[in-house]
Amino acid sequence: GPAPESSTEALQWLSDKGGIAGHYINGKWGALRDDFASNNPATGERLAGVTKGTTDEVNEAVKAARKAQPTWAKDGHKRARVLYAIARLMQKHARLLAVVEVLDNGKPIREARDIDVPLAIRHFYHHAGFAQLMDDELPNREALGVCGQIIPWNFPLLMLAWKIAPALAMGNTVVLKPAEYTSLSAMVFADICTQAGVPPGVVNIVTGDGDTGAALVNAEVDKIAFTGSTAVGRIIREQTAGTGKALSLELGGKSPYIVFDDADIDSAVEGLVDAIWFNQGQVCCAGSRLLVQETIADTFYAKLKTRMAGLRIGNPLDKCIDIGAIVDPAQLAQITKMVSENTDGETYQTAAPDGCFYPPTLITGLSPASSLMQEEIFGPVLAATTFRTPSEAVEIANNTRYGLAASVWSENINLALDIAPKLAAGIVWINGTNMMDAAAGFGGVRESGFGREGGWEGLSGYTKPKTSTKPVKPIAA
Ligand code: TXE
Repeated sequence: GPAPESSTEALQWLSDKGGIAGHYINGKWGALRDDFASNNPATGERLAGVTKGTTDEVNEAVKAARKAQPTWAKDGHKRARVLYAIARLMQKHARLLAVVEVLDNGKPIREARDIDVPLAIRHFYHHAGFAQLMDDELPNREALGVCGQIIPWNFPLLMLAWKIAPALAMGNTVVLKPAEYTSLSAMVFADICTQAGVPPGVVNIVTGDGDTGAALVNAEVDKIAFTGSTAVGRIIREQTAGTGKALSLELGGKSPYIVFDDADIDSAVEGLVDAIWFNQGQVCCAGSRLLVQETIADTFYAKLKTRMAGLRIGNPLDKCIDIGAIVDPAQLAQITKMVSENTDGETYQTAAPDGCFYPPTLITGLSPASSLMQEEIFGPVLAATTFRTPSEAVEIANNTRYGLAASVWSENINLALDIAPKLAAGIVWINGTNMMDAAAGFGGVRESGFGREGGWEGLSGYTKPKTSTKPVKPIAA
């Protein structure tokens, strides 16, 4: 196959930065300290030191954002120009962004190159188009002000785009905290902001861990937008409860992937590769629970195992690789523990190289109540069970505390359209999976959170309605 993507340019970029990721505040690089390391999970090698943001540093960023916000909110045409400039510069630096993402996160280069980076760019183009709307079409809505944004490590650049693009378009300024494992693509993005002419204070990035995140939640912000674990989402909801801060939470999931006996089986098998093995299963909307109709279960599992055996796992910079590294040894240990403690069902696993890799795994015959059917594993592990009737499929699908996404596979569109509204999920894909677009709202119900990102709902989540009245007077002659 083709040679692995070269990491020379990305490593040179890192060393030009002094090998430290740190704060970008008020349009300038702020504190740069080697407080903890960011490693390449595929090799274990250290990539950079990362600055752990203090409460003072978070407050300094919020202050810069506060100062910049009124001017930024004034001119929608200028916001559109700046957002387009960001998108174009991201295209120009697409290769650097993709390789940095692979080094830092461990995801396959094919995914970073074809999915993460293009979707992030698309998000900026889409929202650039909406930036003028506030001036021209939305006279009764206004920006929230300063938004604190906390993102996870599974899609570092894409989650940054989901957070920053709509907030900026609607006239807000932001302070964003990347996840501790994956701060580096946000550093490339900060460089791009400077090049794009983003006014100082409009985009601020503060690196750090959960303590830095907690400081941001407590800072003088008008909204917290969080994507991450349900446990941390709960803490943030409690922390903001006594305040006037707006909140959106995009949390975990255990999304069902329902295959009926009349489904196009080959397509449904291929869809599963995307649903549970995309990004090593570290996807909030991963189709991690397979519900297959009993009559086709044996055929389906056989085809699935054949396909699993063909998945190539290894060096994420190799363009032929389907499955890369798990983001961090701590996450690998968590996946390993959850699977090894399970005593239910039958496990089929392919091989994985040594290091921070976990093999594609299928566990069939699980009872719907078993922990692997209930808990988010956030790894390449598919938990499977069978059902007899459509109503039993709905019952099993909804038997979870989560409600992010669901996939329904059937060639009978009447059946699919009957099932979709009965599923407790923010998104239902029919004969597909992981279909996302900047123009479509994404988010969950139940313990998967609330608020939507993308689409009109995403934009409105960064505005507040304002009713103004004035006495009607006749126009002077
Ligand atoms: O997430 P955390 P972790 C799930 C997944 C995974 C598990 C743990 O099951 O195995 O969570 O991952 C910041 N106040 N998901 O521990 O801790 C943190 O620094 C404010 C699903 O990495 O939720 C990071 O920036 N912020 C998920 C972000 O929160 C805090 C994606 C997410 O980290 C904080 C990631 C605090 N008290 C994990 N504590 C999805 N839905 O996609 C931490 N943070």
